[in-house]
Amino acid sequence: ASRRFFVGGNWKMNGTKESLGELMGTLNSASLPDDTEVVCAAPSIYLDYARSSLDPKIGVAAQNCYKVAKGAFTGEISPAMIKDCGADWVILGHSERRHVFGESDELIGQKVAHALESDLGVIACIGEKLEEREAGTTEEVVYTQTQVIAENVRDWGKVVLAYEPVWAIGTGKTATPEQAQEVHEKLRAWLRANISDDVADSVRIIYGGSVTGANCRELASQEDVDGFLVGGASLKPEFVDIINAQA
Ligand code: G2H
Repeated sequence: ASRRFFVGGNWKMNGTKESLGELMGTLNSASLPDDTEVVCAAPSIYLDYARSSLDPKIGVAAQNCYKVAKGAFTGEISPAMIKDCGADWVILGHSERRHVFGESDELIGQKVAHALESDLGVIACIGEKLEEREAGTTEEVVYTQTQVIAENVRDWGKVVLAYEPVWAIGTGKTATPEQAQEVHEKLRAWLRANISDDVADSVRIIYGGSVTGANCRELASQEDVDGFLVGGASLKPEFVDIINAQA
C-alpha cells in the first residue's frame, strides 16, 4: 500500500517552554525521512509557541477541541482557534478524554464533524480497555467507536485512525506486533465493508500505547500499521528514532 507513514507525538500535559523548546530544537535539526508525516500535539496554551518554533515540515496538532466555533464555553478551545494558531490537526477521542474526562462516543462524533468542517485534520482515537479485551469484546468495542466516528466523516482524506488499546497506554505494556496487526487488519476490513475500498486502502491506521525506540521497528513492519501516536517517548530524543522506524 502507498499510505504515507504518520508519526504523531502526543505531549499530553507535559513540558515547559524551556523543555519543549529544547525538544523542538532537537526535532528541527534531526534528519527526518521525507516519506513520513510528523505531527506534534502540544498543550493548547503552547500551540502558538509550537507552531512558531517547529520547522514548517513538522505539523502541529491540538490534543482536543470543542464542537462549535465560539461562544460561552469557559475553558474550551475551537477548531477555528487552533487554525488561527497555524496548527492543522487535532487529536479527538483520546482514551484520557474518554475515561478521565468522561467524553462519550456521541460528543466525540460531534467534535469530529465540526473539526473536519473547520478544515482541521483529525487523529481519531479508539481502543478497548483491559476488561473488554479479556471479555473478548475488543472487536465490538472498536467497531462501535469507529462507527460513531465514521458517521461524522465525509472526507476521509483528513482522518487518521489511531488504535490505542487502553491497557497499553502509559503502562509500558505495548501490544505485540501481532496483537496490533490483528486489530488494524480488522479495522481496515471494517472500513472496506462499511465505507469503501478506496477509504480502506488509503486511511492511515496508526498504533498508540507505549511505543518506544526499541519496539517501533517491529510494529512498523506490520502490514496494516501505518504509523504511531507516541506519548511518553515523544518527549525524548528517542522520538527521532520512532519517526525513522520505517527508514
Ligand atoms: C497513548 C500514547 C500516546 P504512551 O496515549 O497517545 O501514550 O505512548 O505514553 O502510552
